[in-house]
Amino acid sequence: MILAANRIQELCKLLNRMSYEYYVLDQPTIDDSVYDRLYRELQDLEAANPELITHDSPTQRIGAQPASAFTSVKHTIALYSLENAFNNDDLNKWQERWQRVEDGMAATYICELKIDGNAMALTYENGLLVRGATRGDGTTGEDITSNVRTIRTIPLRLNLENPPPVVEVRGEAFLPNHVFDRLNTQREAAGEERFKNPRNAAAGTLRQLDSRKVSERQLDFFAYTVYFPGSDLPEIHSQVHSQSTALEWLQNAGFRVNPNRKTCADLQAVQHYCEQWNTDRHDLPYMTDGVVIKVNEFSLQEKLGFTQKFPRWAIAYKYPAEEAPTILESITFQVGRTGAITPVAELRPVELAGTTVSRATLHNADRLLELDLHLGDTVIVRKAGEIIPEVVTVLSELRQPGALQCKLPTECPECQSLLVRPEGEAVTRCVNSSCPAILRGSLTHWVSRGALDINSVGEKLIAQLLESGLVHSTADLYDLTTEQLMQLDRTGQKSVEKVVAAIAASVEQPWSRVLYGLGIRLVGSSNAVTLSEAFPTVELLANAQPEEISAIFSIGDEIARSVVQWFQIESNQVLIDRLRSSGLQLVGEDKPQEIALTAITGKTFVVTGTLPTLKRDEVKDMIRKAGGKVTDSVSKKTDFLVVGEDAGSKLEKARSLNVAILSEAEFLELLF
Ligand code: 3BD
Repeated sequence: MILAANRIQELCKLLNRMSYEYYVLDQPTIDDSVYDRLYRELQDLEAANPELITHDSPTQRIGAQPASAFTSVKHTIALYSLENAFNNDDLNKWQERWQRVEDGMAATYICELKIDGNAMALTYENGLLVRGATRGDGTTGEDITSNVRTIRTIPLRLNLENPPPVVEVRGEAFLPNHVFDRLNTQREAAGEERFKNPRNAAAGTLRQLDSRKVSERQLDFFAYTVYFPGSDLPEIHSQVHSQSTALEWLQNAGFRVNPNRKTCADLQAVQHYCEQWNTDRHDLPYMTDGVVIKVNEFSLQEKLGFTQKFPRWAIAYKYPAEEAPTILESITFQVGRTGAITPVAELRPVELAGTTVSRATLHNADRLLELDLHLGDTVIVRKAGEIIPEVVTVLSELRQPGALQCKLPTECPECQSLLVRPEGEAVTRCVNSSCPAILRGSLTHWVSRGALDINSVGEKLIAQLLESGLVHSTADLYDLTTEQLMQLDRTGQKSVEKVVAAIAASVEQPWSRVLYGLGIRLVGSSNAVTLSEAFPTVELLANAQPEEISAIFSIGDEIARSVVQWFQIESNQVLIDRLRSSGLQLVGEDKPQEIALTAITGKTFVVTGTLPTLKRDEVKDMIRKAGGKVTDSVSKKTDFLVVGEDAGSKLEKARSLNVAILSEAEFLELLF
C-alpha cells in the first residue's frame, strides 16, 4: 500500500511536470509515448486504489459526470472593467488625468496584448485549484471548475514549495485560431452553425455541461493578475511589487503568461508598442483586439485606486474595429481573367480599420448561396490587416419582408454566354475565350510586372484598345502601329511611340515570364519558372502528358491537368503560333545552343533500375535540361531506356518494342 501511494505521488508529479513542459513551455523533454505509458500505469494504480486518487492527479482533469447546471459564485474580489482608448490622444489624456491625481512618483508602464477571450477567476487553496469561475458581471460569475480543470495550461497544483494559503489568479481563456478553424469546419460538415469568432467559440465551450467535450476543444489560458487575499505575506510582497514581477511570479507558479509583454519608460514607447502590434498581431496564433496598458508599480497603483468601474492605473487601447454592420445595396458579378465569376457586395459605405469600405468580396458562387443574401440585408463586413474586405455573416433577423433574394446569374454579365459550373467546384465560370472581361483580365495580366512587364500599357489603354477593336488577343499587341494608336484618344506621338517601343522590347523577356503571362490557371510565377526549366521549349510543354508534368517536383496533378487542358484549346494554339511569329521567347534563355548540341533533344526517355553512380532523379533532370522528355512507362513512343541493375519488366518491354537501351555510361556519352 505504501509502495502504491509513493508511486502514485511520484507519477502525478512527473506527469504534471511533463504536461507543463509540453503545454506551457512548448518544450517537451520526453516523448509522448512515454507519457502515455506512465499515464496508463497511474490510471491502473488509481483503479486498484481509489482512495489514493489526489485532486491534482492528471487523470482528474476530466470529470466523470456531466453537470446538470452551473451554480453562481460571488467573487470575493470584484473583477473591474477597463476604460477604453482608441487613439494616441486618448492615451495622452489618460496620462494627464492620472498624473493630476498622483504626480511626482517615478512610474513605468507595462503593455500586455489584450487577449480576445473570456476573463476567468481561479482560486487556489494551499496550492490546489479549488475553483474556476467566469467573470460574469464582475461581481457574480458561474462556477465552471470542472471545465477549467480540463485546460492543460492551468496547473491543478501550483508549482511552488510553500504556496500562500489562498491565491486568486485572473486571466483570459481562449481558443487558438487553428482550433477555431478546425472546429468550424467540423461543425459545417455536421450541418451545425459556425461559431462567429474564437471568443464566442471559447465562451460556448466553457458553458458546456459535459467537461469531456470541453477537454476535446483544446482551450488555452494566459494569466495576468494574482492576488494573495486574507493574509499579510511580507516575503511575497517584497517579491511581487509590480505588474511585471507579478507576471514573473505567475510564470514560476506554472502558468502560461503572454511572452509579448513589455515594460515601457514613457508613453511614447507605449504608443510605439501599440502601433507595432497592430500589424504583428495578425501573425499570432490567437486573437488580440488591443493592448492593456498598466502603471507597473503597485505602490502607485494603490495611490491611484479605482473609479466606480475602472482602475485609474490601467487602460485598454482598442484597435479599430475590423467588423461592422452595414447594408447590402446590390451585388455585382466580376469576371476574372480565368473566367471565374466573383460576386461582389456593393455596400452602404462604412468605416472599418481606418478606411471606408463600400465593396466586399463574396469569394465565389458557393459562398453567395450559403449566405442566402437578400437586397437590403444587414451584413457584417470584415477587413483585417491586408486582407480584402469580405462579408462574414448576414443578420437575417433584420431582413425586411419581401426582400429580393440575390441569385447567381446564368449568363456572363459581360458577354451573355452561358456560365458553367464544373461538378464539385465552388467556382462558376464564363468559358467564352473571347469574352471581353476575360480578355481585359488576360491583357492586364500579360503586361503586369511579374509577366511581360510592359509598364506603359495601363488599365486605361487596355480598355481603349478593346473598345476600339484594335486588340482581340494578347498577340494583337505586337501588331499595333503608331498610326493606329494615334487614332485613340491619347496625349501625343511621343507617348504613343513609347508604348510601341515598350511592347516591342518585351519580346526579349524570358520564356518563364511568357509562360506566366499566358495566365494558365494555377501557373503562378514560381510554377512558371519550374515548368520553363523542366520544359525548355513551348513544344515540349504543349506535347507533354499530364504524368510527365506532375512528375516534376512541386508540380501537382491539378496543375498538370490545367496546363494540358490549356494547350488543348485551339485558340490557345493559335495564340502561341502568333506569339512565336512576333518573336517572343518560347524557348529557355541559353537552351537553344545546348539543345542543338545533344542527341537528346525532343527524345522520350524512361529511366529504370539502380544506376552505378547517378541517382535516377539526377538522370531525369539532365534529360529535361537537355530538352528531352521523361516518362514513367515504356511505350512505342519511348526513344531510349536508361537501365541500371534490377531493372525488371520495363527492360523486357523495351526489348520487345525494340526501344534503344542505354547504360549510364552510354547515356552520358550521348549527353556530352
Ligand atoms: C487581456 C477587464 C485589470 C486587472 C482590471 C487591469 C475587463 C476583461 O488580455 N487587466 C489583460 C487582459 C484583460 C487585464 C485587467 N489584462 N482587466 C484585463 C482586464 N491582459 N484581455 N479585463 N474585462 C478583463 C471584461 N470582460 C468582459 C466584460 C467586461 N470586461
